[in-house]
Amino acid sequence: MGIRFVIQFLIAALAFASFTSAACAEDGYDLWLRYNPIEQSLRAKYVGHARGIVVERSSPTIQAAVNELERGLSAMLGRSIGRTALRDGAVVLVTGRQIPGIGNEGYVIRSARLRGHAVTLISAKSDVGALYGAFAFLRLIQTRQDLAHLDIADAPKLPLRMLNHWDNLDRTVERGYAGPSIWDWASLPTIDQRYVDYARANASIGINAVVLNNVNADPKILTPEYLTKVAALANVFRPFCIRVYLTARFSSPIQVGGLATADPLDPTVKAWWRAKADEIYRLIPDFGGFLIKANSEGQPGPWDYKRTQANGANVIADALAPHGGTVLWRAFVYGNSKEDRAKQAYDEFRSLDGKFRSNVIVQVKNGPIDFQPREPFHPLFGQMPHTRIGIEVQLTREYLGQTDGVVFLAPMWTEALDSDPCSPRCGRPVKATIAAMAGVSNIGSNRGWTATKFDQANWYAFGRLAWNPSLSPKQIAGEWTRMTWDNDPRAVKPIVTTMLGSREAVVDYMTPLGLAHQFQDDHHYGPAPWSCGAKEPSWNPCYYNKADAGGIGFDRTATGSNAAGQYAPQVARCFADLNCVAAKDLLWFHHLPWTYRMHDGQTLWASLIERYDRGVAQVETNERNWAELRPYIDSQRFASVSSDLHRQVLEAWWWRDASIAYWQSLSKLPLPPGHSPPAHPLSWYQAVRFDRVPGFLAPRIDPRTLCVAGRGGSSCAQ
Ligand code: GCW
Repeated sequence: MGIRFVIQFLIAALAFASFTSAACAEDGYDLWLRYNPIEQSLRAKYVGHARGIVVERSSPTIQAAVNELERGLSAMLGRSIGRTALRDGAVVLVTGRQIPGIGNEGYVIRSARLRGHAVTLISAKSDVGALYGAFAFLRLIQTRQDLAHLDIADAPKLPLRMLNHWDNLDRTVERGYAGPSIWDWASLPTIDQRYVDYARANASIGINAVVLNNVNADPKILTPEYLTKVAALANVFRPFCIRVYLTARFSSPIQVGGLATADPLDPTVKAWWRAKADEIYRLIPDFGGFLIKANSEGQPGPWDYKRTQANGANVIADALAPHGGTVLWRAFVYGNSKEDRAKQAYDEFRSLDGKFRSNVIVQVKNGPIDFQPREPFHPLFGQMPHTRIGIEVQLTREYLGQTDGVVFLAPMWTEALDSDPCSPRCGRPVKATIAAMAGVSNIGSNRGWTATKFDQANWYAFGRLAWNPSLSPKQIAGEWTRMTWDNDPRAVKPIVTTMLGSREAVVDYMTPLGLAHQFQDDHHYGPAPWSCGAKEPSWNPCYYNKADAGGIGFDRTATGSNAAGQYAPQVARCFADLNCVAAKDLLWFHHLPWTYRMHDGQTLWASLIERYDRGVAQVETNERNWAELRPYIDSQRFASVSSDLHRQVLEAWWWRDASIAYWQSLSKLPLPPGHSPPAHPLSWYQAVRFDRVPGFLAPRIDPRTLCVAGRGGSSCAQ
């Protein structure tokens, strides 16, 4: 036995050991990059197309692609696959090619003959195209596609695909449910392997930008101490072509710079931002720019100096422009007028169209209020034709159960992306009008990255949709399931079905028929439709439901706030017309009597109750279906999802029962036949309080409150 053979054997054994131990661990750390071994029966077929990796030249990005191919192919094929000379079955990475239609970041994967050898060619113009192509090639194998006759060309549809972390410098995460922030500011600039794996995961789905810190920004992030740490992260992300962005507090010239003002038209302020930008680019030559929340929820902004939002954005944009940086300026403003909150962002921004610098993107949430389980699309989409607009969605489930069950958000995001603002004409959906897609991250330092195992799917789906907003939720769920769980159709089909129905189930059991924002307190966990005591009116559920003995819903037609009138005429007409508006948006736009007749002849009351019960029934079905999957899923992840789903069932009952108990106290109508009464009297739900959220399993309930044994499984106060 030659020494070469022994070494090869040892390498293969090591590769095998590393993937078998990963398969046992199954704590979710590997995300969709598990690269679990291919079934023996299929392995030979794939080995023939992955005998080694050929590259023409190297660079840090090409090296990242090669590393990933080596890691993925070796683990999946159960043998060590490394660099090789050109041969049959090689995977060949070539860059610097002018290939029409794939832009700078796209790639082509083709089965080809190269100097007499049958190979798979991954070609691109740029190194990052080759990196994306390498991940796509691995995905083909991970999802068991045929590699014999490949001819794929793909490129991102949106240039900017960014995660927004709402991470504070003390490692708390605003609306974060996945443990402390992954950025360990105390130990940075020391690099943790987790940062590299984070970058790999993002690159694998095409994310090319990350904002590290919270939009409620701590000005300290712009001090030299922190910038050195930021630079260390930027160095890790650079080979993966991920640019680092920061949020900046608008008043930083005062707090960090010691100036007397942050007035955007003041020359000293302009000079300060320029000097700060220059300083940052000396440390981070590919720094992306700033994301800014101004004059919103107590944050400082240009209005403090009687300047416009455009004045505020432009002073910072001018400082970044010489370096190629971008300002993401959020349109999430409200609370500065008495108008319907749904109207306020449009009122402030629409008239500023064309007033922003070309390196400003106005970042608009998917809906006009705030990441509710369902909202109509934001009226600014399509209506600022001379401004670059980005869409902001939320991966972290602030308003969708936070840490419970399964809630796959792609259907919610495609609903917004596919909406047609009919401005300036119909036929151009939101996805065709935007320059960027930003997602509020759901990542933390939990071993499995996100709050639940299924929340990883929302990270994955976000990247895939930012890459191509026309991908269907079904395709995305299918890919993710195959890579994350199993390729066996007996597992894939039920998992995908559960995922696809999961968001609608939440809408049904929390806020059906266009209701919104029915949450307890500022923590946004659990139902409180009766709640009316917050000082900012639009933080109150009662503001949104407007429910009383006569009916329910927010009149946003011309007889009410006329928020419908902010949309283009065709859209506005439909929203305002009871014969045209979809049932899903009904109570968003209309206040109606409980006895109003829906199109199907049912009363509004009966229709509401039916939807609450449909939502509960769906999550009960999801729990049962998951139980059948035990043979296909490793025990650790199986148990964790089982418990998440069980908690979702309890929470769905809680939402359903609390909501119905309250509505019934107003409508005084009997429940339609076949629908059971709430488990407890209304007073019980109103007495539920939390010291910690999410915390359904241990609510605090006033002991004097009446208690009836809970069918939803919730226990009464001791
Ligand atoms: O929905 C609200 C959240 C705030 C958040 C804000 C925003 C970062 O409750 O926690 O602040 O949106 O988007 O700025």
